[in-house]
Amino acid sequence: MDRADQSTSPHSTAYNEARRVLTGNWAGASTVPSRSLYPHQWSWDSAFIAIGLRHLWPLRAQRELETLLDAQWDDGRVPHIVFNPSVPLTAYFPSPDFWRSSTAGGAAGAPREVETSGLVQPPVHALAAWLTHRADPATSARRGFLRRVYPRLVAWQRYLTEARDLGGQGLASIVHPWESGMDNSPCWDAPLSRIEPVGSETFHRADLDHSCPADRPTDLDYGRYVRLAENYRDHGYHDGSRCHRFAVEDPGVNALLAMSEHALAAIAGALGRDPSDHLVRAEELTTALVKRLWDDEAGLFLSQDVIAGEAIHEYSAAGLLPLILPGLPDETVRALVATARGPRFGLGHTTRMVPSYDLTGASFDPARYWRGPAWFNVNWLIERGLRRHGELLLANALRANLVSSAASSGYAEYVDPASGEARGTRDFSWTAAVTIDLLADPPAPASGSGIERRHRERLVPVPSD
Ligand code: 2M8
Repeated sequence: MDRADQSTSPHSTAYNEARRVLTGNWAGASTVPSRSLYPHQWSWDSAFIAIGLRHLWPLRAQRELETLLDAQWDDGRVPHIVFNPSVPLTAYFPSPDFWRSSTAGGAAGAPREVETSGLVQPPVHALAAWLTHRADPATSARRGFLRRVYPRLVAWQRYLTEARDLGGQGLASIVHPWESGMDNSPCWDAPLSRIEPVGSETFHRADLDHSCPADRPTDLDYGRYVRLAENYRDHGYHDGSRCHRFAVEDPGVNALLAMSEHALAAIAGALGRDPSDHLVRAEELTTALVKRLWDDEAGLFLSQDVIAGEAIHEYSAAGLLPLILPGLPDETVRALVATARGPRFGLGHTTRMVPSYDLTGASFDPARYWRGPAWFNVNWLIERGLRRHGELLLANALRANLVSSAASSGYAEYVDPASGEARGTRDFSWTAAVTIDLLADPPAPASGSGIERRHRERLVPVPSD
């Protein structure tokens, strides 16, 4: 049943328009991020999409995640793209014949029946699975949804915490900028500068057929992306501390990893299992994150370049994402909120939504891909983090701006953080999905300031926790 048709559902134009986007982008067993620019299934997109779909069609939300997890490799990795065989090879680059997962990924346990990429994306999936279950526990129980996805989600976490602990400090490394989900962030400029690009004449970028070159990464960036992906493929997608020429501990990825252990604890509990192992791992990851990536002077978590052995002093919204974690020290929460409100991110002052990158940074660009524009999934996470820590006034304002910018931009892929002007492609799935989620879960009333209330209540639950 379409829950939007129920009388208790919000009937705003925004809600119905967002539903139209998700309906139009459903491809039968999963949802494409965008019909034109991204015509396959993407990993973290599907997690956010399920979080929205659960309010409309809970069964479809379950299928979204199941389809993705069906393409999981035997080593536990959940691939960042699952290719639809009926889409022409020319529709997206790099296409399946570039990745050759079913052959090149054989030793790592890539599935034979479906073609995927060999990279991964941030782990939002356990949270998505838990929220999807909570939206319709009866259907979930009848279909054995949690029982089936739980072991897969655990294997996915273990891939990241074990095979990808390239720095040996209890954090996962990404081995390609695409794995951060924030592909073109200035955070990757220094580690990428060591990579020799392939020539731009060796590939054809399908993205430029659908979008404005000034909004997208340059050919030089693409040359380096291609070189890194080729190397990984040519080494059988094998992980090991010496295999990679790009290895970075990203605070966003690691915060989501820790958050996923909390979600797995909830799932384990619902399945009648002991959740304590997940809670211990969540705490260990949170401790490692603070110890290794927190920068007191910046008031932000910074990425760590594992190969160069140094912190990357670029200030990205990824550094705010640990706000989603319940176990952060109070002084860290306080500093993160101050940084979000300060000149670098301008929340509540100069920006409507948190920009992907430092407004004061030399590389800031309000239009170019992950170098300044505001993204809806990232802002959904930050809204959730602010709410968790009792910053309800700020969270409510961000929520309102997110919903209005999504609607006024035509569900854009990203927007100018100050004006909300649309950028990238339109009718973008996760923009619609997180809008639906925010509209479906009305905010708690706000009074007083956050940090005192957090002390009073210890942990402010977020909707559907
Ligand atoms: C963008 O990334 C893809 C590569 O994965 C691309 O640019 O072709 C990023 O915004 C990423 O975070 C997102 O998951 C993907 C699909 O929406 O597009």
